Amino acid sequence: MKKALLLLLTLFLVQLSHAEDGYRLWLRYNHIDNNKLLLSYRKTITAIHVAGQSPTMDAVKKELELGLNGLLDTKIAVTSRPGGNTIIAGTREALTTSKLLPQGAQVPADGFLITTNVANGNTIITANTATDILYGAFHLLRLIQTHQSIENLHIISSPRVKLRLLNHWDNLNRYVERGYAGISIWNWHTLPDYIDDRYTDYARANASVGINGTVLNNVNANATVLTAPYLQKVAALANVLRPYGIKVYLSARFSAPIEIGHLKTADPLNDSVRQWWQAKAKEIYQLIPDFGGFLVKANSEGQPGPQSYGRSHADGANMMADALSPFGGIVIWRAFVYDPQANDRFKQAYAEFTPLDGKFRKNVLVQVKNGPIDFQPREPFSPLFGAMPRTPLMMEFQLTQEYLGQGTHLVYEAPLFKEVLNADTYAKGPNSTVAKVIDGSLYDHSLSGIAGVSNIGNERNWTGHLFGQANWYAFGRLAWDYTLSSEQIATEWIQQTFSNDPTVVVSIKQIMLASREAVVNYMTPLGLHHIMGNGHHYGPAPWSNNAPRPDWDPVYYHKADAKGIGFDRTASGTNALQQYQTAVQQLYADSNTCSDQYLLWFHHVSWQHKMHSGRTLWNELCHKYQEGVDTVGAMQHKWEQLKNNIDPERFHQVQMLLAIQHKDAIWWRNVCLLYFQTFSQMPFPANYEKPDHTLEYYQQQRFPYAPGN
Ligand code: BDP
Repeated sequence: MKKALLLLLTLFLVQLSHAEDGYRLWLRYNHIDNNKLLLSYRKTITAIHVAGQSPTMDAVKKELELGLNGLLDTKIAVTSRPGGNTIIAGTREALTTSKLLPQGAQVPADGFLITTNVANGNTIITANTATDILYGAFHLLRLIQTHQSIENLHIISSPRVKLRLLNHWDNLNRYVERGYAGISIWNWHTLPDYIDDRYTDYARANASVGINGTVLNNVNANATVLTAPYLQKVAALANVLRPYGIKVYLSARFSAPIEIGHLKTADPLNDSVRQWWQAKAKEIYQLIPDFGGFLVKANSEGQPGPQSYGRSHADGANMMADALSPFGGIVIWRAFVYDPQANDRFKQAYAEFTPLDGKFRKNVLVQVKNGPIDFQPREPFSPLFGAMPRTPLMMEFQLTQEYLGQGTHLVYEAPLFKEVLNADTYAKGPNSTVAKVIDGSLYDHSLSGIAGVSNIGNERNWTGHLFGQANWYAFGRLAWDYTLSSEQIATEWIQQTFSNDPTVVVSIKQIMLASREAVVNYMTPLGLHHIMGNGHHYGPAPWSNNAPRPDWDPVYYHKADAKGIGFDRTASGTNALQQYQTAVQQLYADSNTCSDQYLLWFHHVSWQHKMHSGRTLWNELCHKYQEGVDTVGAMQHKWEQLKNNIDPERFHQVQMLLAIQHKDAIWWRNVCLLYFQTFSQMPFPANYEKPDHTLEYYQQQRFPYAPGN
């Protein structure tokens, strides 16, 4: 009896230790379950040699040990005298001295080289800096995790964009603005004395995809973070992240000199204000010598800024840039601005920022959201890209799915990111893609950057929805190399996160790759945008017309009436289209040739308008909403079939969330079609599901505690 109990207990414990709760992200390092492959890896790798000692080289050693011991299911010795079949990691300098660098090895200026020394079977990971070696180590582990050959390697990999940053919208009280994965991972209260292991795992995860900076706090900033006690906390985090090549940045509140400096003004041209920021910069760099710099949201959505003193964004940014430049810091100034008086919110950022081109200091980047409005399921690229040749522009993507079903919907965002990066601005003729603006190559800028608004919280699996991890992963991978395809990135993420089983890989990939177009279709097809409920931004509320400002109202954006629907941004309307190069204008200017995806972004078209499919606009709208619902149904079905191939914990979680997503997709379809039908007055086409409630029923639904409210 006792024995039986003991056995049961052991079984239970084994079960527990294998519980897949998502914490390990894509760095699970489970042993290779293919025997032949396992044996071949064991033959190729018999030892690890790490040349030189530093916190970063120690991180390299730790990660290689952790990864290889796990993957190869055996203890791989760390050696100081590498023989053959050894993984050797060291800077070019160190390996040259110890004669371990193979003759003629081409080490890239940035990034890493992984090369096999065929003479003795050693695998060399080398670079100019320890951080780049760390990236190389993670790359090698990725190759093994995804069951690729590691024989005769010759890989040179360099990042295309210099600053690859997460932006946390985390408040000091740990509430995360637009966060759907619990509270902030930064425990400001227990910092600087308590260092959560999670901070290190966060650093590992970021380094594994090449992310090299993080803005710790919300753009709607609280000046308290710049006070001495908080800077101590920031310094403690910087110490944890530094070995992993991650610099910390802070969102700086423009009026901090008033709030914590007790000055009467924050005027950027005022001497006391300038001196205050200079002293603050000095104080920060004494604590954090490699501090990245400031991110600033100014004169936007009620935030203070230089315009409050009759000064320009450039005056404000330059004042801070001057304070940071002696220490090598930078200012990232956001272009997310819009004035309620403007006749089209679309045009505002361009109108305010293009006149300032060439007026910013060398250490200023202007950070632009991917689209002209605000992280919608689909937006055309922001017309600022390609319109400020003398200013390095940084991309801002949103990983947290504020408008994409938040922590509840499975939406793989890589296709969205790629669509924007691949878009052609035509700024210097054809093939002047947004990516080339961002990486600095189009206008020869040495500063370049890309940011992702973080979707990370303190939930056990980091992102709430397990598939949110894929967006974090994809962001990092694309920031490093935007030429990778969405499919490639999905494949490697699935292999590392779930398994290399082809059934699993193929099915999950289909789910992921279909998901972005699905969300566009069930929320905002054909170029509709910003028709969600005000405040929480979760569900549909196309009728909303009573927000504090008109440009927060759905009716402002869809403009449905008896004649038709859509926002006329052509010459007969607000002419926002004119902000693009002629070649781009030509793509969108004519409602008959404009692609369906952007039609209602640029045109107010009649309900009878003939679409490319031959359907009327109204029928096409019904068709697209239904298609969105059907795609989610198919995603659910595919997932169900994986029941026996995926651990029960993660299977069940995703299963439940997909069921909610399906319900929500139907909700969006019903609400939007019922509402727009009050204008079109046209019947639902045959063969489509009909809404099961009335419009009034939906309008009465209240969601007072939806996250984000
Ligand atoms: C909007 C969010 C708001 C952010 C703002 C921003 O709704 O919470 O503060 O963007 O980016 O999307 O500053």
